[in-house]
Amino acid sequence: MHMAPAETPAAAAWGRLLDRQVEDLAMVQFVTPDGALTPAGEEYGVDVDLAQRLHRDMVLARRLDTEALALQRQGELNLWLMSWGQEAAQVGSIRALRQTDMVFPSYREHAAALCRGIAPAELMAQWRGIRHAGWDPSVSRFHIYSLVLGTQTLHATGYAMGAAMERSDEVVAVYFGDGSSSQGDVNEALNWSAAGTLPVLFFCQNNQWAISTPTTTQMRTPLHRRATGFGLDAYHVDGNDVLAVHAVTDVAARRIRAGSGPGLIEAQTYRFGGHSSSDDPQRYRTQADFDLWMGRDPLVRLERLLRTLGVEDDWFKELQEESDAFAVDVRSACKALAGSDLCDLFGNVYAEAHPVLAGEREQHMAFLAALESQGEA
Ligand SMILES: Cc1ncc(C[n+]2csc(CCOP(=O)(O)OP(=O)(O)O)c2C)c(N)n1
Repeated sequence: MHMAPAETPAAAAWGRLLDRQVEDLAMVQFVTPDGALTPAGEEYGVDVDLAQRLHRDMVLARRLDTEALALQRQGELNLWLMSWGQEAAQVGSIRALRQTDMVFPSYREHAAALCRGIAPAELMAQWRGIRHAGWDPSVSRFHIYSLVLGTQTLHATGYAMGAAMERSDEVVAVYFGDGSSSQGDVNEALNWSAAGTLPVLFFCQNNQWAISTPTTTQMRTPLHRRATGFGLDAYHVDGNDVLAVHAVTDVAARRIRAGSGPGLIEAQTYRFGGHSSSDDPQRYRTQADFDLWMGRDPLVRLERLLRTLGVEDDWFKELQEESDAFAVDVRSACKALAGSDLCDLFGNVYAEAHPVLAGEREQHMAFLAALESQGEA
């Protein structure tokens, strides 16, 4: 039986919900796509101030995504992986953690990154191809993106071993996708973190697709059920319902902080865009599938709820204006990102100079010089 630490009335209400959920791991939902509260949402209650802050985070994250894709189409970015549709899963989860909790993202957690204070320019530098990564993880407590699927789950597990040795009450959160859950690394991380009672929160955004492979082809047993087999506390949440994601993450993090070992949250969501700016999802997804999920848009549903709860039109208009100004900043910040010298890359690998890399750098310089002299000839 799950026991939520009864620190607040909300946590106590959640403990009751969780006990019920554990019976069948049914998906937790507080707000329906129409913006109505479910019985679980009624019981938990809505903190309107929190809901407004989460909505603002999601609106700005979506705007960044829209602008970045446009910038990619205009040749200002080489590649972009959209988080369009996954804003609730990311915002709801990261906002339930402490700013000091270390986070290991995958590669499309832009909404979560923004919440950690990472600037759009820092986020876009990598995709503009001028830096290996754009930010300092020790400042944001948000690690750099990992493009090798699932490897970050082992990084998080190793990091958590250190946190456990220091007896801190830090939660180490790691994001990964449904497709990545087929990787050996992820399964090793689940097992090892459970075996060591490590403070890891695994957050799977099940966006239904691993590029063109649907989740239904990828696995026979839903991930949250697999996680219980490894010995983790498992949670299943509507990933397009930011309030439910926030509440579930809050409880999972409290339990981990209290020393109960790792937990896994499977958030059901959908990637509205292509896998990346190089992908055309119409080649493998039906319009009906897209339309079904469009009807579950996380921003639309929260806006409906907020309006029902009495949030005025003016508030939404101001948010729209803020979002427009933000978009202008995003575009100019991207264009101001100056290209770097490719030769610098060789110095970004080891803390101290390495003879092999120094040799490769020399070769590269010679190659550039040869190109230049050909151009002059
Ligand atoms: C180890 C490894 N294998 C294969 C790939 C190629 N690849 C990149 S993204 C991707 C699909 C990932 O799907 P999922 O984990 O569900 O995450 P999503 O992109 O949907 O967020 C694949 C196969 C890779 N980057 N790393």
